[in-house]
Amino acid sequence: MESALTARDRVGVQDFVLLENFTSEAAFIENLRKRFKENLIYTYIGSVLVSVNPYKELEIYSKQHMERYRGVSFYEVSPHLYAIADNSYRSLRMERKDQCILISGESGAGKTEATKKILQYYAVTCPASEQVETVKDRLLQSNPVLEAFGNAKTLRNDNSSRFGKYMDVQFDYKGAPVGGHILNYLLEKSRVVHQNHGERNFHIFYQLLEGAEDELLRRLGLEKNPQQYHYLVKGQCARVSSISDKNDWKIVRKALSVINFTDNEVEDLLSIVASVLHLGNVQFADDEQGNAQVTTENQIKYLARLLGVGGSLLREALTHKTIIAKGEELVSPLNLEQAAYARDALAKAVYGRTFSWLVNKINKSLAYKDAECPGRRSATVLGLLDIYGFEVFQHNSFEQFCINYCNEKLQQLFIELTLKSEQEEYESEGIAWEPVQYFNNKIICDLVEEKFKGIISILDEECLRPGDATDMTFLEKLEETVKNHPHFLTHKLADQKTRKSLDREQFRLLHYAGEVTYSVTGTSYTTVTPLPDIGTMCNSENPIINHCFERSELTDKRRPETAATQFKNSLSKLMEILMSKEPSYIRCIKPNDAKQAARFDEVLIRHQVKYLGLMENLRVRRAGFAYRRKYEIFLQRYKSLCSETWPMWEGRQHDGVAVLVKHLGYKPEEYKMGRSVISFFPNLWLKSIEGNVLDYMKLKSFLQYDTFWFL
Ligand code: AOV
Ligand code: MG
Repeated sequence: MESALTARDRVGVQDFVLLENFTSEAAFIENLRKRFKENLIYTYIGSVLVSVNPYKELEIYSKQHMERYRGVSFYEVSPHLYAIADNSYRSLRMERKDQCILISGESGAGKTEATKKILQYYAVTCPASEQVETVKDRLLQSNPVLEAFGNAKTLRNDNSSRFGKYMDVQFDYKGAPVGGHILNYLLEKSRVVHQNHGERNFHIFYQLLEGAEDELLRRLGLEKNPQQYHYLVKGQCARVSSISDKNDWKIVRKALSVINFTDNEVEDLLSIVASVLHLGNVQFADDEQGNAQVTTENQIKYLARLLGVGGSLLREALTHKTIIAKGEELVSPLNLEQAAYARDALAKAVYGRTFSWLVNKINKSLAYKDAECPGRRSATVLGLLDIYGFEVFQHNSFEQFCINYCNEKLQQLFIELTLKSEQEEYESEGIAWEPVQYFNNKIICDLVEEKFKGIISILDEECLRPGDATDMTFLEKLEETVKNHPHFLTHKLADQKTRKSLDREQFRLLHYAGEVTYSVTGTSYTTVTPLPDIGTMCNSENPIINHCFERSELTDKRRPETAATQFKNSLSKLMEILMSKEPSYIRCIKPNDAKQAARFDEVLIRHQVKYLGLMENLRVRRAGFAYRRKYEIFLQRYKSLCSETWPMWEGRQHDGVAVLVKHLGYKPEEYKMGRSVISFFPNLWLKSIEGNVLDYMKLKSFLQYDTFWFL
């Protein structure tokens, strides 16, 4: 049998807290590398799970594996997503406190996979009944549908989430999943009309063309070949080796029926998907006056049928704009460029609104109906957050700005709840404490979202300013207002050396996770997209479109909110939701940029370890007295281990605890006594006391052979 020591040499430690040289980044990375080589992709930092994407299927997600983690104490089994999932579930049941699992990491690091695996874990291990089975099915099946419409191949990830998702799973008092609710965040709509080289549009387009039976395609007026569609050719990579569109189509079709779609609804939905492709093929030419005319009559014919609107109305809507001035409607023709812009805006609006409709529809099918007492909040909730990860491309636009800002907020939450609050607690307890320094990214969040002088507020001002606002005036305003900010740079502000890498229409943010240069042109920050012709759309006979475009918008005179502000507000609500729950963390790491198995790119990984703040996290944990108990609770629980405190300690609680720990053989440097709590480290030792209080000797040996789990 392999000895404990060699096992540890080979596979490293499964909690970084046990690293001898815990301040060394090299030791940290080495431990990750050892484990990654052995396909041990999960490692703890205390109760935080670090996960490295294996880029290959591992045999660790079977039903047997799930059973192994069910109801078992955190430290008795090897680190796993399931341990985190089970731990949250147990807290939810025992303390009846809402939970959330926050999964972060850059694009392609494995967040979405982790979310799905956690959901599967609950589906398999939670109590069931016939009704609950339906809910479980729907929870699981909502994923392929949302991924088809909201995920796409990017250069970073073949199945990249292009929207943010927060999903609540509701549990009843028996611990059975009885409902769910999804909040979605800013879909990257620009992808509908444009893709960078090597990227694709949303999966659903390719699935439909590849998988649908001929009869359906005929009804939708579509040809199988994606090359026929302008909206699908820009990235020049319709086929991806890791994706089977045909197979995925079958999965999506089945999933749609599980989440309660009737055949008619499926047809209406696919008509919209098809209509977006037809819209992309609408072409214009200018007449003698320079006004745009539609030249592709065939497309209009299909569009009129699929969207259920009159052909001439649609033609008019694509080539004219309507302004209401002084109560009167003024209709004026568009030139070529404006018409193309209006067409794309309509395609984006149709797709984006349909996506929101889809989320709503799924929510209806997941809604928890408490038959016994309607209206009463009897369920506890476990939230799963799976957002788009931090991303940097050659060309970064408004969407990347929002995505990366969202990641800043999430990092901020992590800092607030782990690094900051933990240290503040030691301080308030009066425990001697060497503060751990960390980079607090609040400064970047402020740069983006501060009132009056943050980037979003400057953007709003420019967007809503009547007159001559352009992308460049926005950039100038930015330069003026935030020029001295250490995390902001433009061509004008940069020194000679950096200037070379910055164009005039760019600004650069030094994000917590690295530098990103954003371009203000192209996708245009400042133009408030003119609403496509709502009048035409709200007369649509397609019930989904009809629902998505409401007549009331036409008469709503309120100042519109910009996309950036909407996003900021929805994020701030999300933070409130998360703060109100007890969080668990999964920190995902991407091992290489080639999406390849068994490749451990050290430079890339070190960078992530750094910006995720994992070393600081470890230091707080390690110096950290992650195990803390109030004196009376500690004494009550462990008094039986010492004859002096058993059966009753008569004196001060503090003194009783002192006697007890001394008797247990703890050295003074292994614990600290505060005003009202005792704290221990390494935290693992005591955690295991929780699991196995009577077998004290085993605990002692446990400390010496921390590798005993995998022996
Ligand atoms: P992301 O959600 O973090 O990126 P995904 O969860 O989509 O990343 O993972 C990217 C790809 O890595 C998946 O499609 C799988 O091929 C592979 N992968 C990830 N985790 C595992 C795992 N545990 N086992 C096997 N393969 C895995 V993004 O949504 O782009 O931010 O926006
Ligand atoms: Mg994802």
